[in-house]
Amino acid sequence: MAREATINTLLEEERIFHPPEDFVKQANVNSQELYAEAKANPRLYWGMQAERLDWFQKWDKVLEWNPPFAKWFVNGKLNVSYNCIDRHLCTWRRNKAAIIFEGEPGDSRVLTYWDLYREVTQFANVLKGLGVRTGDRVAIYLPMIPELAITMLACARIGAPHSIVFGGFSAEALRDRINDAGAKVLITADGGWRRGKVVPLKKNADAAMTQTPTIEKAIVVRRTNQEIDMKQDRDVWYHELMAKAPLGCPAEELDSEHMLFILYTSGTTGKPKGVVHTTGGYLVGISTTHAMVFDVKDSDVYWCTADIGWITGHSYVVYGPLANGATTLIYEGAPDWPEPDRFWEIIEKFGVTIFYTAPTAIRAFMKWGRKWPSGRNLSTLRLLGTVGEPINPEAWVWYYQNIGGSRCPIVDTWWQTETGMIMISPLPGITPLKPGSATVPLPGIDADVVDAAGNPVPLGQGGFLVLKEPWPAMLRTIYGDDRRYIDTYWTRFPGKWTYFAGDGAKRDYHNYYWMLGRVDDVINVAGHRLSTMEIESSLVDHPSVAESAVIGKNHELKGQAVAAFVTLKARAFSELKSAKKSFKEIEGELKAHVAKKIGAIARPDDVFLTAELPKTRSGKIMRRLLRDIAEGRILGDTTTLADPAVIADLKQKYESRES
Ligand code: 7RM
Repeated sequence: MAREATINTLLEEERIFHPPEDFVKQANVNSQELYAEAKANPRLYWGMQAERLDWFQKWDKVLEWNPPFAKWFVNGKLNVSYNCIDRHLCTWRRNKAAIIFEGEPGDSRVLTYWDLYREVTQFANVLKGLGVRTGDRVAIYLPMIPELAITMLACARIGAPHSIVFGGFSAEALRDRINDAGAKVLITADGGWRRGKVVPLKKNADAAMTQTPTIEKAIVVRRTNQEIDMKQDRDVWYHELMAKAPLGCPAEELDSEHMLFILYTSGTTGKPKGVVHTTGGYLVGISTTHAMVFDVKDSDVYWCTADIGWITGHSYVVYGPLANGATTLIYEGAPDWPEPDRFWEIIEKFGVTIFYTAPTAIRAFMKWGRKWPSGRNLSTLRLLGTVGEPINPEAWVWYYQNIGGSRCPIVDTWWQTETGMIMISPLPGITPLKPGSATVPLPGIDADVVDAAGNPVPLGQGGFLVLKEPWPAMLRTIYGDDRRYIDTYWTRFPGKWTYFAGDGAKRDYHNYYWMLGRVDDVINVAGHRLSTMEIESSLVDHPSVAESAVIGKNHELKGQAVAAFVTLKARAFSELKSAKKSFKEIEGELKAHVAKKIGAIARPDDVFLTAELPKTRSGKIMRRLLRDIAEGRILGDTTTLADPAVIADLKQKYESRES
């Protein structure tokens, strides 16, 4: 990979949206002073934020930093499950909805904080009864049902670190993660619902468990009711164990640095990395950011659409909202089942007030058309959020107008599995918004954009996004592999203990951050380093384009040439089909559009129209595979693909294209 100093940035976005006055008045954070306070003394600031939680024993020291190893709230003792449940029981929140659940078939359940207490303490007793002790790892492979939150909270209660494997992963992926963590128990379900069909979780789990020597027991939740195999002595039904489990189980007084969970994230190559998060710092980081960024109030119905199997679900579906005593909504299924307005129907049904989703989902909503949201009452919404990828300004404005009714601030939140918590984001009551920018680092966060030598680049220039100081919810290591932890995140800029996020970014003249995508995806055209994200954004700005993925493909003269893979909006697609417009015309229009928006240097050599783009299961575009296709290579690792058929089809069509 090239290691030039900076990334050339060429796209400009000028629009500014100020928070509405009535939002400002009621906002949890309504003064800029917090930034200065945190900057003056970050440790004091985080120590103050830690007071949000209930501690069995107070910490002696906010931070012990032996780079790159951090200990937060040293010698503090607490329990995450206690903070998410018990402490609310002695308040009026005892009977408040903690979890609102909507199943894909339309069944729904509401669990109050008391209900959650009952279920979680009973299940904690189940785990203990099966021999699970503090420190033992528990693997969880469940659909998005309340039992997922219940079982993770029960693990946290007894100090058994969980390793949640997203229900869309295969048997092999599950097997590798169980083995890496050495999990003793697996919690799964017969199946889960997805677009009206059963995802055969137990069947996958059975296949995985033929090669997982550490698993002693599998606990099976009944959800879809189809026929499954139950292996004698190993497999037990969740409901049978729960029927006999007593209510009430003490929350272990755990050290602040006790491992709360492992979450696997795919590296660039091969073996997934087991990102380790611990107890005190993590809960301080996510409860603080959840309260500030989402401006959560007791009257809110908060919905983060991420699967709990991703970090977004861990931090902002379960732990953050419950620690704050909020009402969090969990939906099991697909956004387009039975119709493309399912999300809007759910918002209407429960009166959702805060809605947090991914740019990939927003672009799908745009593609399906505004008629779907416009047919539903979305007037309860007061705040919107996005996460997962850079959001292009067109999608931002569409979201703002069509979902938020031009009334709701949008928080574009930049963070990672590794950061555990939101790092760069507006505070909705005080930060003026620019569509496409995650704006500025949160109070207490020290970020920068640097060149290859680790020196800050001037405003307006692109470079590498780094974090210069430790933060409470930071990963502590890669499970069982300190070396890999150091090499992956901390050695990029020798001589300085700077965390390298792997993302490109620029800051504009207001000091706002603009994410430019993963630096491995940067394109080098004749010595100009271009961000994939900017070219994609300019393409999506064209009225015919729904979504695009841009890559650099080898070129004899220029080093790399820009190649664009594009999906069209329904109308443009039908024009093409009815021969109103030819492929050549559209191709020409798109090339000219990029040249006009960014400059001739970014003009794509190739534009390839496709029905779908290859994405990871969490919705991020996999440009690496598109590079393999464009350069005629054998496809690299495809195990993290959401739908392997998409890439096989694309490869075949690309190779047989007439050009
Ligand atoms: C939360 C999550 C992390 C990577 C990260 C970025 C990209 C996430 C944004 C974003 C631009 C954003 N964790 N990313 N949020 N890029 N703007 N608001 O997604 O570990 O799965 O991914 O996602 O590249 O490094 S993750």
